[in-house]
Amino acid sequence: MIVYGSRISYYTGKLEAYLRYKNIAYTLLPTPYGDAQMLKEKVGAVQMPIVDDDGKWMSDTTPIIMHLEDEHPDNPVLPGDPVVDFISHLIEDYGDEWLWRSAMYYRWWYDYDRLLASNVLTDEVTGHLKLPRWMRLKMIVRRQVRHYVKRDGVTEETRKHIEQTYHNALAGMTAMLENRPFLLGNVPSLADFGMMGPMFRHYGQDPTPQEIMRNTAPAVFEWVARMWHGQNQDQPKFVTQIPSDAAPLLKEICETHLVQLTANAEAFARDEERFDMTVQGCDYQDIAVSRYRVWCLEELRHRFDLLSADQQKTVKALLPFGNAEVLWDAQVLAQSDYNRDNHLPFGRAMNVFNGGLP
Ligand SMILES: N[C@@H](CCC(=O)N[C@@H](CS)C(=O)NCC(=O)O)C(=O)O
Repeated sequence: MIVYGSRISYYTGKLEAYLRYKNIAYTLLPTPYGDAQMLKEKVGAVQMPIVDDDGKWMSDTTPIIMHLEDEHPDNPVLPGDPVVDFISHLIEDYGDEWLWRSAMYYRWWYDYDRLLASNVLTDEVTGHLKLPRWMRLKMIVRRQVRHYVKRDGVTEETRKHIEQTYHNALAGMTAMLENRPFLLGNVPSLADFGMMGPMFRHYGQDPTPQEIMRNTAPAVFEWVARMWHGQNQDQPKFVTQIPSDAAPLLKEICETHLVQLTANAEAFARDEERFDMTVQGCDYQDIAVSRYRVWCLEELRHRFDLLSADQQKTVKALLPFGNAEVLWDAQVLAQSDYNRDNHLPFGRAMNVFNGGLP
């Protein structure tokens, strides 16, 4: 299997950690941006990672993982209890979609982080451009700062809160990892792989957030390495109910990610392109509406609908926060029309942000 991506990419790191744990052999190659048209034809969107599994092309890490779980049933990453599985999907979605902003912020805001990432990306993905290296480096910095920082609601006013959300994620994970090697058992679950996106190739590698992780959350720093080691267990054991130590992380998810999913879906339903939201008292303005994230909400609702009445009651008791209602109350319209025929991870995918960029 060939994985096209980058050595410093969020979702590529998530997928690589999964493949290593599942003992699925792969070769990592840089995304061929010079062949963007070919990639668009194969998978619909130029993003990282893209997988070529012997001529079967795939994209979007969540459906890729679900597909590979069917093909490689050993060492499953879904714990098995329907409520625990649902919470795994929720934590994965938070890792995938909420922590993205703060991961991008740390990388492109701070000098050392920006210098490191821009040099790596310049060499990895701009080689096809016939321009001097210094110019390609400048282009990368301008593109990333403009689209992933300035146009994603990062300002002097919001950046304190953006940093706080990273600290809250570290604290929430630490509370769980004090009691188990992985979030929901003695082996990694989908929740761990979802958190690996931000925690590994961004927070765990970029100098500024890595120092914070080392100094304030060594259990998470250790978990990142344990995840990367990808060892299988003779006696894998997942929790059979969500432990109380998950409460701080679940509260944080409801107060942040679900607020954003709600505001995004409302704006999408109004056919708007940008929206404002208030998260934990912090006002964010002029954020790009994401159709992809409307689909994320639909998926979570769909998974909630599949639970029995008792299981739904248990989930509601685990999420006793107002914002959680968006998971089961259809008052907020979530209709992306994405993946209606269930073609993912094959066929046409869609960038998280319009046109591939916010
Ligand atoms: N939903 C996708 C998201 C993939 C994604 O957005 N990847 C980012 C970087 S890690 C990307 O390729 N962005 C487009 C770009 O920066 O050109 C997944 O789960 O794989």
